[in-house]
Amino acid sequence: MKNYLRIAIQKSGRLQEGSMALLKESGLAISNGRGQLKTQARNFPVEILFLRDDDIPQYIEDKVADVGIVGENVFVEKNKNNTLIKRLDFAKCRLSLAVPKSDNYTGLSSLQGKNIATSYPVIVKKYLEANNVQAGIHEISGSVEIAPGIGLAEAICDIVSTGSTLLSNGLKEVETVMQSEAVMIAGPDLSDEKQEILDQLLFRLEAVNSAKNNKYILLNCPDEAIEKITSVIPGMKSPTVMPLSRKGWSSLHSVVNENAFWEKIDQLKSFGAEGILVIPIEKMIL
Ligand code: PRT
Ligand code: ZN
Repeated sequence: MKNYLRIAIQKSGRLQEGSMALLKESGLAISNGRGQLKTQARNFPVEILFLRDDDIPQYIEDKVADVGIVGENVFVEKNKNNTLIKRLDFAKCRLSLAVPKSDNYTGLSSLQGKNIATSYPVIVKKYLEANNVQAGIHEISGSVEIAPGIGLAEAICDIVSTGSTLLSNGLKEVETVMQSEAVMIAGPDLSDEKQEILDQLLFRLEAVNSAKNNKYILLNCPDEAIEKITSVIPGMKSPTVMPLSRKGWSSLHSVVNENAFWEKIDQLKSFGAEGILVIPIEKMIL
């Protein structure tokens, strides 16, 4: 029987779309799986299992799935026999402590002897211990933000993205317990054959994510500016330089990191760059 790598992803929810998109951009021909339990890629030896995100670490430990995509918060909270093998750069959020806006919060010691409502008791317990705070932990599975309002707890620890949920519930964020993003996790002892498929997939994920973080940049510049401009946008090895038909001018092509782009643009202009074009890259193999 042919060996498949079994990848568990969220059935529905905040990670579903991003997980599917990443696998599809990696060249896997998979159908969307609405209502399906699993599906096979038509052109790559993987099988996708659609599960609740909280169950994925356990299924991996039990070898029902080989690898999975979950929030780092879930990976740490479940604390199963899983290894984080790749950060995936989407579903970024943080796990934070929050208290009622009117509270006079002066630091973690303000939580001493209080009750904290959370869906992440393991992470919160570790955090409180590390900071020498004794507080009660009240585990609830959803709508954590309403706990202070109904008198269930004096503080909460929950996922925050924009902060608008806290705001609309009269709460303020006071400590960041951990940063999180979607991650790929794996179980122990993959067979050589599965490891080989996983390595191929990781190579493709890397190419997709590098491409997202970088842009192809083209510009015109006077020949005497080539050296200075190259030092600002060195690209992967070095830029491509081609002469323009206008004497003394060249077209320079390079790759620039998305985050650094706006910082560099003024410098490029001051060196004489003109007609700057910035183009998305689909895949990038370093
Ligand atoms: O049904 P299933 O169990 O599979 O899904 P779920 O309901 O447990 O999880 P889901 O889909 O809500 O979230 C999956 C993962 O997405 C989480 O484990 C996080 O890693 C990540 N993620 C990213 C978020 C958020 N952003 C987020 N904003 N998870 C939850 N939220 C919630 C948060 O709980 C709070 O209620 O959004 C609210 C806060 O958002 P802001 O923008 O108002 O701050
Ligand atoms: Zn869940």
